[in-house]
Amino acid sequence: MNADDVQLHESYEYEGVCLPNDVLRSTMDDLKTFHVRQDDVFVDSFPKSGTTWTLEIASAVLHDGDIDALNTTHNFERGPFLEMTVGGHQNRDLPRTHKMLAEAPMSSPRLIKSHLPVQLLPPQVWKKKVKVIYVIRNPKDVVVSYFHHYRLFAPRDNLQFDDHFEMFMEGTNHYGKWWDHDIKFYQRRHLDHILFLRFEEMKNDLRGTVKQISEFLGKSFSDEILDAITDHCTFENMKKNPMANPDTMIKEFLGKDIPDGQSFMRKGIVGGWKTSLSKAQSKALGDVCREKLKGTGLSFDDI
Ligand code: PPS
Repeated sequence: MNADDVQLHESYEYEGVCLPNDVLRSTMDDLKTFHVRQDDVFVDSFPKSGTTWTLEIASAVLHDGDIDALNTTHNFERGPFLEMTVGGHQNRDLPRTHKMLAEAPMSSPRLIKSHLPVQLLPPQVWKKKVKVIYVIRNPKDVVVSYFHHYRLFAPRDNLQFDDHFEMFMEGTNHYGKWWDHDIKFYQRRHLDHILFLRFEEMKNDLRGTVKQISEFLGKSFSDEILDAITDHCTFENMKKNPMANPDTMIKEFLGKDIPDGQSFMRKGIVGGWKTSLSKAQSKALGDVCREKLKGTGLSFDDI
């Protein structure tokens, strides 16, 4: 990669974690005193692990399965992205999400998206023990999805998969080392206010996941409502729903159409990495994964 090519990948280190420039240092400082409401619900993950999907399910649950009500507002607004600066680091004067959350009269319970690791979430999340739904995904699928994410958000960027893969292996991509992120939450999975999910299990049993999230959020739904939420949150239905598909907002962000054949809702499958990683990359990532996760109890299939 040459220097000009990486502009949209610029990052900095905040307390040992590599963050994108769109997450401002001043925002991170502010989050240390961010007021968390007792009934806030956070959806958190390492990027590309199924955040948007989990958020859509949680949002549908908090709307008691009222899909029409859900579809009046985009997913990005129903679950604001806590640490992200709307408009990016080139527009520092635009409102920041955490300030809008603090100042705008958003009704409770608020649903909040974040990619921050355990130690960088607002301390009140842990002090008040507010609900956090955390989702993990096989890192081999994450690395591939992450590459396409960069291509979508930074279409002029000449990022090559091999360079991206190396950054992922070193943990120098945005939000840092995926293994640290996942392990720290995995260690907290037994806490009552944490729901720990896996993308692969969501894919295998979406209705079961909807039920699990409903129960975690204190809801007991009829079969009919569970079915309606499940149907709303399938990959195909989210993809064709402009209020659930992030493409709607990405087009606004880019100020133009997304090139044909590209979409945030890309494949949504388990094991797609098999057609993207070389044999050597698959082995190298598997080796690193086993080494980093050794003794933690956390493991992934095909690793
Ligand atoms: S982000 O940008 O970090 O918030 O991305 P995130 O939402 O965590 O992950 C994006 C991937 O999740 C897939 N996705 C889904 N898969 C299955 N079913 C549903 N409903 C669904 N919604 C989103 C999305 O397609 C991205 O994965 P890939 O592998 O790139 O397709």
